[in-house]
Amino acid sequence: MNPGQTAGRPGRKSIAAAALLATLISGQAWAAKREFEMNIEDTRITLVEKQQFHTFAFAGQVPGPLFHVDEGDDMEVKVNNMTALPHTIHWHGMLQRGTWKMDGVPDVTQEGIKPGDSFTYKFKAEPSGTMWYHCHVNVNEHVALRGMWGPFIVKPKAPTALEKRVTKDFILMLSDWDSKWANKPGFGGLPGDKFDYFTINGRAYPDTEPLRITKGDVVRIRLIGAGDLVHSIHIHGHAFKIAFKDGFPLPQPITGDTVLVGPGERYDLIFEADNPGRWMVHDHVDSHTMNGDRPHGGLMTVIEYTEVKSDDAFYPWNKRVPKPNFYYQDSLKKGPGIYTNETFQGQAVQ
Ligand SMILES: [Cu+2]
Repeated sequence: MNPGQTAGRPGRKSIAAAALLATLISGQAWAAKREFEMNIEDTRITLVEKQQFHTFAFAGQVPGPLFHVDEGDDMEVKVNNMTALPHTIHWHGMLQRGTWKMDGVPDVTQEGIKPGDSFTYKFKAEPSGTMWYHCHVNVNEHVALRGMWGPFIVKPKAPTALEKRVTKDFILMLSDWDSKWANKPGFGGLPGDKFDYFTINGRAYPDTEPLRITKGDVVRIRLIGAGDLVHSIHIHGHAFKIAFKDGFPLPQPITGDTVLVGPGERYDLIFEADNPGRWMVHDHVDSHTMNGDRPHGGLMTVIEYTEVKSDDAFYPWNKRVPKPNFYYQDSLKKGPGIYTNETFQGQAVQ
């Protein structure tokens, strides 16, 4: 997010949000201070078509704002709980050396942030890589069903040779929903629940968005398992390198076309865009490509090469209205900062 922007729904006065960046001298090294304030708000989002869901959204959006910072930055994030239930934020992947009380686990490192209360998290962004953040109160409901998650990308001080070549960078957060609990906040997420909606960045196909690339690009896809289920992500037409696991570079990247992503895990895939066409990206757990009882939905998207026209009559996206920044690719290009995303803004629930 850039200084001066507001982290919440435009026009909602209760939202006090500001981000500013100060550069401080820390020892002998330069470390930026990243300050941000965000609300947790009762928010209705639309997964696909008419299927809506009541969430407790960070800054009124699902996924939450993108934290894109440099390794070693000093984070200071004030969280205001505007909902009727307690929450915390766990910064998944952050080592919290010397700051264990900032780890965001209720009744272990802090009390849950009560309705109407605030809490400020202060910690150092380390190590680098694809990380994420999520509530840690009643995770079975708040993470699995209420959209309480967002991406946290820490830029390395010493990037690998492979990642230096990347020209297109995309974030895909995978999650699962049981429509039975859509309008019952405070309930759900029980053993035996039947998940019937499956999303990438909170949307199911065909309301996801193509990954637009051009021949010659080096593409990075950051997969984040934010939901309750395991997803077997398959990309057609390309062999990718599994280059990072949970943010850490693999000394010997693994070549493949399918990768299994469990809850909490991150995998960064990197591949050369060398095969112009229109290529499926989907979960190979076949039932996860459904929207309720209707097939050809769920956890699917398409790699579209810009060289290939999208005007075939049979193609659902032949006349699509683009959803800007759907994979945070525009925010990632802007460099370090904290970025809200209008594409993911829901409606306030009063
Ligand atoms: Cu919560």
